[in-house]
Amino acid sequence: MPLQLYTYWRSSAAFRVRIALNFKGLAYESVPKHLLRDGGEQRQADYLSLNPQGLVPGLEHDGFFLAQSLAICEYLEETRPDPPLLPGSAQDRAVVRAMALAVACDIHPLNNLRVLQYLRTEFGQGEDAVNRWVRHWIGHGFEALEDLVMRHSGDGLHCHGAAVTLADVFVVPQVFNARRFAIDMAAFPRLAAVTAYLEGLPAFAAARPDAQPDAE
Ligand SMILES: N[C@@H](CCC(=O)N[C@@H](CS)C(=O)NCC(=O)O)C(=O)O
Repeated sequence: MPLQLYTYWRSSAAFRVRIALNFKGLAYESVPKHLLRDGGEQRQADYLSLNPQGLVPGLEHDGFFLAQSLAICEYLEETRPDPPLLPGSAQDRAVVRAMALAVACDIHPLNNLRVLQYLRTEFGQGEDAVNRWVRHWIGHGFEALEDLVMRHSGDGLHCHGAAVTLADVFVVPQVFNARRFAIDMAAFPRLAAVTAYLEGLPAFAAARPDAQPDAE
């Protein structure tokens, strides 16, 4: 299936989808949208006509466009079930989704570009305050995730069980973001260990921001 991914190298939400595509062995074409250039290419009319939210990632499949990284990953899971990113039982799937959603709904949105820009422009906050904000909300979310990994990892190498799941697909890009904001991962040893292992897997390594064609 011809797939086009609207992406930005440093976008952690796009990073999630790149991992899922790679993991499932799906070839795709990258369509970079520079989030800062010219006020943000994601906010320009041509892209808004596809995604009125003005966010990456977006995935186009045979003329069908879809947004939201979790919806995209679930679409890939349903259309290309092997190898799976969700476990076999309903309870395990719910746990994995809850871990992915802890990142997608509760950690990442508070630290997204437009939110940080709003803190600077509308609330007059400088870089120190903005960085404190980011570190606070990532740290708060990671404390819970660290506990969840302790409860649900089967081998200390995956967030849940002993195989790659959507929880891993969402956690690794969030740890990348945390490092960008100089969060000390020593405070979260289980998350650090899981990430160190997963980053070595080909699907994750090829999805890394610095491996993308639009990387700066
Ligand atoms: N919930 C969305 C979040 C998408 C999102 O926030 N993407 C960021 C990049 S990581 C973005 O496009 N930001 C542009 C902006 O804030 O203007 C998803 O999971 O796809």
